Amino acid sequence: MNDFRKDFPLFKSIDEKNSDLNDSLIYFDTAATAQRPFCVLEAMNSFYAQNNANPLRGIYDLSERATKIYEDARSTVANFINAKEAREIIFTRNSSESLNLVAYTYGMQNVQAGDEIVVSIMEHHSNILPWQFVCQQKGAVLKFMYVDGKTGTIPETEFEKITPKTKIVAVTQVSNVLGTENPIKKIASLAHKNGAVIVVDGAQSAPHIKVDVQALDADFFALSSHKLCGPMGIGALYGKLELLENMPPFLRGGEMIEYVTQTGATWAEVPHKFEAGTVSAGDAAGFAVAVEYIQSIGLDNITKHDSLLACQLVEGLKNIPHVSIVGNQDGNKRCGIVTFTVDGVHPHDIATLLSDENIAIRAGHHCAQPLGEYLKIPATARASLYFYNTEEEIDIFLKKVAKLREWSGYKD
Ligand code: 7TS
Repeated sequence: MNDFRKDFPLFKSIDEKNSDLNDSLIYFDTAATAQRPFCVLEAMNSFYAQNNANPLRGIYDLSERATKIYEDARSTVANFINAKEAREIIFTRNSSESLNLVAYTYGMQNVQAGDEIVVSIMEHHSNILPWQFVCQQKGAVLKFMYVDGKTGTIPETEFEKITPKTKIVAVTQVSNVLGTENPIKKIASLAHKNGAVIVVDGAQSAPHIKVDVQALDADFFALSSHKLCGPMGIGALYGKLELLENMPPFLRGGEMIEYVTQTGATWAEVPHKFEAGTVSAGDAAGFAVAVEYIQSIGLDNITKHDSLLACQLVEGLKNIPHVSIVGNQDGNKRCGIVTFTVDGVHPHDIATLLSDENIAIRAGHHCAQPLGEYLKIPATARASLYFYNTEEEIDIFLKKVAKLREWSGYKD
């Protein structure tokens, strides 16, 4: 891979106060949020500097330009995940909001007392709490598919929890802790055979692997812009058109209506039915350019690079005494996410000690507490990699990890 670091202002000496630190920063926390390249910042700036008007409502040229940028962004995202039509993409704030949208609309409309919703134990809280809410409101049952801690995968027998009682299966495509990719196509087929819909959390997959929602036969698919180099504050929900058309609105207000009287309202067509109020058009412009930037690098190249680095990292960590990798021990099966513990050093101390070396990783429960409880590992350290990371960075990282116990006072 080329040196993509140069595309990212944060890694350059722009801000004098932070320049030295940013120049040498090893950023291994892309699973929390990716960095933003120049082109994304320029796209957002250009929207506000040259095309700023409230989209979808003005009849003058500037507003029409703003509308075009916003709607073109929708087409770009649709193309990115191979949605059949652009209107199957709803802009939200992030994956969390996308998942909540489905829960509050499809879930509240279609789940009744005694029904079941099936999730996996490796879900991020954003794909558990909305379903807990629906179950609590409706008297339905939330069932968990458990994982094999050694492989980080869901054993086939767990899929038997999907039955005719199941109304919704909500599962992540890639775990933000284990890095595992779940067999979405297979789970979707089981869900459909049992008359359920499948909601796929794509927050960690869309940045790293080629997603084709039609090939997966996903009914809903959630993603966040900020995890794939776009701005924070915008994400998307894909939904099959027929499902979206039959769902009630999520939020009510401006621009999501067809007609309003004193006593009621009728709704705008999909997707605008789900986009109440002034939309985040500047963010949408940045999101679209981020997608195009990722496409220009090529997802196949990104997947390959992430795997290469993850293998180097996993193999290196295996050679350091007292270090354990959580989940699958093959770097090829981790989508660039490597989670580990060091005997006697709390993950928060790992992150703090590495921060002193100008390395950014995340430590803690990673918003997946039920998984930590199930595996009996409540906290871990996590290095998450992307195309702008390099083999040299992994080498430095491994040398520092090898020192963690010494820095913590152990004499081994
Ligand atoms: N689903 C998964 C699998 C995630 O990893 C995250 C964020 C979300 C949903 C929520 O995304 P958001 O954009 O709505 O916040 N995961 C992480 C993480 O692993 N560290 O920080 C955020």
